[in-house]
Amino acid sequence: MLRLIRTRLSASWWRQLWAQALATPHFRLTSPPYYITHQKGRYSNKANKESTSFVMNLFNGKLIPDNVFPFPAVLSMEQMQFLQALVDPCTRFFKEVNDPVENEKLESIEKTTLAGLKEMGAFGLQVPEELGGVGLTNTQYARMVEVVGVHDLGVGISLGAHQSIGFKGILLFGTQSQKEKYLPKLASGETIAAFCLTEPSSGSDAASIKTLAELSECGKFYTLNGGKIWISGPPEKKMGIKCSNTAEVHFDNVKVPAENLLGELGKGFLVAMNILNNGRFGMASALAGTMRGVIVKAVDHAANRKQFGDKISNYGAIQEKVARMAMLHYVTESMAYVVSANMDMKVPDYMLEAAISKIFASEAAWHVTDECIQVLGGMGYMQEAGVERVLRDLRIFRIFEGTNDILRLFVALTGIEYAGVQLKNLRTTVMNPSGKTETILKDIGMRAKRKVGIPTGLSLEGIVHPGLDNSAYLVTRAIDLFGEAIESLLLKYGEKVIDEQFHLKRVADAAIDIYGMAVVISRASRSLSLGQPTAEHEKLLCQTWSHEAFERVRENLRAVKSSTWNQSFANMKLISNAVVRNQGILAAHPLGF
Ligand code: MYA
Repeated sequence: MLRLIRTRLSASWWRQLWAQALATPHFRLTSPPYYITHQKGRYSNKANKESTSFVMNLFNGKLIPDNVFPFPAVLSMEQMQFLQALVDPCTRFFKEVNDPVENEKLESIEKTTLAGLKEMGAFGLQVPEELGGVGLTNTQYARMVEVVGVHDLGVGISLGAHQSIGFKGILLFGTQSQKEKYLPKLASGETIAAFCLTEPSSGSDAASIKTLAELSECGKFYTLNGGKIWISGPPEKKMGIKCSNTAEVHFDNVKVPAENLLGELGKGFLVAMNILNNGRFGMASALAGTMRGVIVKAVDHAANRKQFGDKISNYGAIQEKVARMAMLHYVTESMAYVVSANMDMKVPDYMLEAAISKIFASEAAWHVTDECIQVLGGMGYMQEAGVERVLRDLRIFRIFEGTNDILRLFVALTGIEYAGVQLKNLRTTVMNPSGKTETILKDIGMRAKRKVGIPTGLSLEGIVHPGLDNSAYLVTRAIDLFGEAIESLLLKYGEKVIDEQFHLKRVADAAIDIYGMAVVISRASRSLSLGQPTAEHEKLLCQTWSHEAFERVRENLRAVKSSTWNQSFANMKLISNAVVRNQGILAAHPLGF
């Protein structure tokens, strides 16, 4: 009977799916307000390209474990030893020489510190050695910026803006002569690089920039005109990261030699996007460092502060905070090192993972630091404790390098678009099977199972340590639920899904949680398999996190379908419109005036 129902359901569902697929030729997501001006989709012109990205494939309900399982180990013994030899003195330097309070007071990096950083090579960590840099891999770089993140985010941003994005374009897209001309001085810190993307009227909508480079008639130079904001120079007054300068830059008929062009003419947007993709992992590792430092302060206080006759670390209210801090740190650190390893492995497609690591790390670090202040109570609110500065420094991380809101839309829409194209490819294969009958039937069978809510057989058996079987089951179950939800969204909205930002946010949150589960399962599994001393503790972190994350995934995906939630979303639109129209709160004051 069940089989019959399933067959009937899947047949009608399948017909509906194809009808929709035919009606939306490329599932191209093009309508205001998000994708306003562009004609081509991320994948519509790369229709036959199958991604190996873990996150991208989630949108098809597929489990492609290769980039996450086993937990990637990309450093050779020699590279590991080299790294260790750098980490120790760098840590000492930040403890003994750098003074974050002084840097903040000065609103610049104190001179001795700056000189020391240059001497250590901190301005050219990824520049090849033959061009005067330290020549670190992405994983090694991640470990170094983690040290900076523990101690001083202001310094971190000064170094990061310079090399994570500032001269990254030259590293990634520069010709040999461009590299030879610019990188040595950049690596020594003699010259400082800036990444000038944002303009007064172009923030999240990066493709709408107006700055123009016009080639001269002789073809020897470009003339640059336009205005950029939030760039290194005379400083703006900011909430945090004060020792990192931020200012405006104006290009007024600036002549730039034609040979300075990075990448292909007319493809600057892609160069900029790739620089951002390539820089984001640094934030996750720096913020893992920040959390590590903040957690030390929180537990030091919790273990020593006595109230009501006991140490506060013995109370459940504090234990839940500390445990959640440790889990958030564990997930962030795992994401940071999976993404950096993927980049070192030359995985071609890691942009969604990089965006997720940035979103997750910036929110986790904010939460952990806020909770640290809560654990410290009134003392945490005082400058002397050194945590309020960290909280102020952290606030910008949810805004810059792509706001978390825009990155959530980016993750959701890029994934949905990919799923749409893959679905269309499947349709083409169904029409012209050419010997692929088995694959087609398998794919159709999985989709039909998902539709009626039964597990499709995704499994991490043999890949994950048996001690984590339950977590492994939860992540595969979450992928099934996710794949089904995306298909339902496509069926319901087609290309109009682009306008459903309440849904897209929840889709992104579910993707973030599933990726978080996967990276910690992979890491804890490795620890258990190797019998590492902290393996049992990691198992607890992983199991507890996976359980909570799975519940959130379920709730977020339920919200996408639920009529009650949809009513709430509609209400929120009305509330927001009314408040905006009224230029403030509309509800009458309880006292009447
Ligand atoms: S820097 C400024 C940060 N600004 C942003 O991040 C801007 C955010 N906006 C965007 O990313 C785009 O506008 C989005 C929309 C994506 C939202 N990778 O039609 P489209 C391709 C690869 O979708 P739009 C700062 O804050 C796409 O495939 N490709 O475009 C400094 C398509 O290609 P094709 C991408 O709707 C902070 C084409 O582009 C990507 O306009 C300082 C058009 O796509 C992508 N991501 O896009 C921080 N996106 O035509 C310091 C799009 O071939 C760092 N495409 O199909 C500190 C570091 C840490 C500390 C270190 C301590 C030492």
